[in-house]
Amino acid sequence: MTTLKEKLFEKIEEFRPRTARLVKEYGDTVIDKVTIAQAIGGMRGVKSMVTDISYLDPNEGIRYRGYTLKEVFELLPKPKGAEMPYVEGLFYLLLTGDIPTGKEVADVVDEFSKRRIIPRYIYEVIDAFPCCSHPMTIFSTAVLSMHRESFFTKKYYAGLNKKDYWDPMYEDSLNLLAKLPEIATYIYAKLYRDGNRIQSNPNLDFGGNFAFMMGKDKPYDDVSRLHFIIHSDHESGNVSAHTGHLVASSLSDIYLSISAMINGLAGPLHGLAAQGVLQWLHELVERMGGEEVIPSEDEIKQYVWETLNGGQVIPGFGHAVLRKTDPRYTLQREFSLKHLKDDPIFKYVDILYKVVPPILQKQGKAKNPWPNVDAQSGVIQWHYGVREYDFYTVLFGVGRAIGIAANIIWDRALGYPLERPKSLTTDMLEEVAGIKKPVKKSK
Ligand code: CMX
Repeated sequence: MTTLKEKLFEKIEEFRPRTARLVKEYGDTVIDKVTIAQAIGGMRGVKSMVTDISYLDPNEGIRYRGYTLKEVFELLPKPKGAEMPYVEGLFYLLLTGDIPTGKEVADVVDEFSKRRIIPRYIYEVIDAFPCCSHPMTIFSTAVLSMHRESFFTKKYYAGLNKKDYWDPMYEDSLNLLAKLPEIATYIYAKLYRDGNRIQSNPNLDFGGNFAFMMGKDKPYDDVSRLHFIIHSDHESGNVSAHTGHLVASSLSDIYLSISAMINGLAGPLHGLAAQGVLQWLHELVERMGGEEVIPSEDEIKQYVWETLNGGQVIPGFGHAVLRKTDPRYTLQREFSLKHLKDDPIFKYVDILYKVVPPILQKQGKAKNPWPNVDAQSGVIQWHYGVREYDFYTVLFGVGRAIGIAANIIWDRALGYPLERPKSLTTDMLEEVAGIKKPVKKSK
């Protein structure tokens, strides 16, 4: 057993009685009520999921295992000379709840490095896609095709005690996570670099190796670490996290679950907004006459209103839970102010930060007029030369898989059952509302 696995096992053994007691002794305690608006409106705000990996406060933003993002970036160990911490250290924190020591992170870096090589057929699966395929479709399929590697599935059919489900899930998760940088960079090479890939460097950490395979110099390694860490988890109710949890709840393995997670992330109201922001920004840049022309606030306001009046959303703004500027946005903004403050596209982003929230407030529809994570992530990639913006959500997916895998391992450890909420018909809702008499059921 590795250090991380031993530590995780200790934590699981300690934790199990808490969940068992809550269900056994307090199972009937009411934690929320559900309204008709919530049932029709995508279950917004219904408190009906449990995770200890992260918690999203509407006004403060995300905490990982109780730590704010600022604390996470201060406390996690960093590679020598790096500004941003090891992604592997974040995985350790999400899994165990503890900030790892330098030695503990080094063990995880080593563990990931040993598992990073992808099977030959994955390259063939990726190569089989026609050139105009969206990278998220390729990413999801590449992950899905690894289902045959699953230890969990093999062990389950060989007869596995429920108490031990977490163990092969942990092995599968590490095997998959370690390979994601290779898969993502190979997709990038295939789509945008005529298949010319750079082989991975086993001596580098997750973020460093990703930058290396993208062919990018410093500080792109820190950009990658920052990106993967802030995108890793956002509690369980968002579409990608929820999809991963839901699919895994039928005891589907990590490959099936993460592939599904990727598909949920690929929608424009969720992770695809990262691509949407740059696309929308470039239409504005083009209209203004090029990057060098810095538009006035009034010109940008006009563009924002045109988008809204055209019945479209402003990508990168708003959130289903947050009611303040997303701290993931703020962290990236601070990085941008330090490293790319003169970038012309960043200047556009900067003006949008000022002009969009008051417009959304004036329009009066969005409950949260402030920017979210996606409003800033693309401009950083653009600045460092990753200009194919339909690739941005793949980067989001690499990060998000880390949090979802940690959640799924714990779902298995605590024996969370098959997810199965109950549906009602519209007739039934009208009956509950008192606007319709109960309809007699025919025999
Ligand atoms: N621009 C224009 N209108 C917006 C808006 C925005 N950025 N954000 C919300 N609204 C509108 C909604 O479309 C909705 O309109 P209708 O009443 O006509 O349906 C209304 O305001 C109320 O929506 P809400 O309760 O404030 O927000 P939701 O929880 O329904 O949706 C989100 C949240 C993120 C989908 C929405 O804010 C949005 O579409 N934002 C733009 C896309 C985006 O940036 N997505 C990425 C979010 C972060 C992530 O998951 O990666």
